[in-house]
Amino acid sequence: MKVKIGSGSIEIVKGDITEQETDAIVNAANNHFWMGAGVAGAIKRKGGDEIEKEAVSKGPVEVGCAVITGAGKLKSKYVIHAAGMGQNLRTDKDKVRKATLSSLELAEKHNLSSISFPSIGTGVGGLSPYQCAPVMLNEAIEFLQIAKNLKKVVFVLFDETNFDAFKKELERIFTFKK
Ligand code: AR6
Repeated sequence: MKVKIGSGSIEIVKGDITEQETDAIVNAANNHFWMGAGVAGAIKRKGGDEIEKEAVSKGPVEVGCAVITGAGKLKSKYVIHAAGMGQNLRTDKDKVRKATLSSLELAEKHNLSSISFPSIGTGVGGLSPYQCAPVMLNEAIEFLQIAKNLKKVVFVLFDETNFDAFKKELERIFTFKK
């Protein structure tokens, strides 16, 4: 599913974020950037341990901030590590909102035109996909309206529940706006 926003677009796909060829993929990270399970584990396995080493060297940061590193052997050029939680590995809507915005800002600052996001906080963090989807989609929609470089935001959802939550929310937002 794809919707146009200004001169850019938001796309929702089901799949594995480590296979994405966008300029950057976002890692669902903690604020010290050690890479555990879920998206982080998959990025480390496929991209190489150097991604974690570089990310850890740029931390720790305040929860809600993001850092950018190389992408090792992955197809994307960069990994943006979005700190959606602290060391207690707990998150909430506000932390996810800030981490999403920080990632978008970092992509824009580095002149990137495309970025892929996972549903931050919905694995280890325990946030419901139905709470996560409106927060992340609204940040992306607002940001694309003012972005100069960033044109394409893809949400890569791993399972049916997350895909369904993002698809339903995007449909709801656009029905409401018409
Ligand atoms: N591609 C896309 N989505 C995925 C993939 C994948 N390859 N693998 C899992 N997901 P999580 P969090 C989904 O746990 O909750 C780690 O320890 C997954 O099903 O990756 O923000 C980090 O180091 C879920 O819906 O992120 C942090 O400490 C979503 O991605 C902490 O976990 C997010 O799950 C981050 O926890």
